[in-house]
Amino acid sequence: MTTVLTFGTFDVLHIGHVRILERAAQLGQRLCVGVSSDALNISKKGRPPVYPESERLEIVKALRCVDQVFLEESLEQKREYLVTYAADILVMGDDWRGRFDEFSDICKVHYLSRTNGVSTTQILAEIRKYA
Ligand code: C2G
Repeated sequence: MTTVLTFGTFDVLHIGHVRILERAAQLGQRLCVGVSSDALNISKKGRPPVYPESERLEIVKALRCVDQVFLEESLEQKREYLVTYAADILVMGDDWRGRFDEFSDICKVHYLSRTNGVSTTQILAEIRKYA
């Protein structure tokens, strides 16, 4: 059985998130998703996600293409997560192209193209206009 592992914040879930998860799932038989913690987002972006980690975990887990979720608490623990969750393939969006090639000694590393024209930041700006 081929296990695919991917990571992301998945805040305010949108079509770009769904598409990359569905395409990642098609590369194997099991899709496991590391959802970044609130603390990790605060340290990376200086603000917490709109949806707290407990809800983001629950939302991502509810998708038909997702088999398992876990909390990604540190960017430095990628290798550990890949081993713990027995990943055969690591999938990342191509905004991360080349950044994870170092893990190709333990799994295949695959970058998928992102969906153009949609982002959580853009959605939040749109909502603000109507608020
Ligand atoms: N994505 C996409 N198309 C978009 C927006 C996002 O395909 N229009 C993909 C990203 O490339 C990523 C996934 O959806 O693979 C999740 O995106 P984010 O929630 O923005 O994740 P990010 O903050 O990049 O977290 O350890 C890595 C981090 O956890 C990645």
